[in-house]
Amino acid sequence: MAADKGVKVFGMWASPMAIRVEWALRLKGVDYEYVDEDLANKSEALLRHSPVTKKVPVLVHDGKPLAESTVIVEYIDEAWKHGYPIMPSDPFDRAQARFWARFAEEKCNAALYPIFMTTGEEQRKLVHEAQQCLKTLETALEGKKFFGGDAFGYLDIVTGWFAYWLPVIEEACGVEVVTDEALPLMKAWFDRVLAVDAVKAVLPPRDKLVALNKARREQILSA
Ligand SMILES: N[C@@H](CCC(=O)N[C@@H](CS)C(=O)NCC(=O)O)C(=O)O
Repeated sequence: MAADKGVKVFGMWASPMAIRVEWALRLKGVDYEYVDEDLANKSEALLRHSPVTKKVPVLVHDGKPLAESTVIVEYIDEAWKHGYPIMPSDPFDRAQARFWARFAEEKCNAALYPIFMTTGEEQRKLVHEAQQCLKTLETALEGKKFFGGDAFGYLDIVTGWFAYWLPVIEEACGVEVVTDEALPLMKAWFDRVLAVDAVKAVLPPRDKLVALNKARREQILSA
């Protein structure tokens, strides 16, 4: 069916996971249709394409749906293998990139999230713990411009949301996590990430993101 041909992305404008898919497609120069979902009222198409998790992002390639952002990014690299290389070419480097991606997803995200839900001394302790976790991740940046070496690659796509979303979360929560003093390599990498054309092209408006995160925090704190 002609309508099933092509590439479609189901995302949500403020989602740091969905943007990974758009970055990967843009790096490859693949044209796609973007569908913005209201996560409080998910479309029939999203539920049909993502029956297991019902989450964004979803990539639909020639009618075939895929969920889970990191899985989708790897798929894009293989499906458009002659374009911009996203995964490292060496098997050991590839495994290392996946290791750190899992560390960032499982450990760093879990350390960052509770900062959003706390205040005062408890929050200060959590900021310190999150900094320790990011410090460990930062070792993978030593001597390099990007996690992928000289070029923005897989691990940069997976962790790149930190560069834009963490300062927004810091503002919404009134804390500082990634500073020049605490995480100098990561802070400098933030600037390099935000200068990548594929990244810049699809960042959501900062004011809108700050307002959303402030509102979510207030809602959580008053619950
Ligand atoms: N591990 C998933 C996480 C996706 C995820 O958490 N998506 C959120 C938006 S950032 C979502 O769709 N939430 C709606 C829901 O949980 O119902 C991935 O990386 O794709």
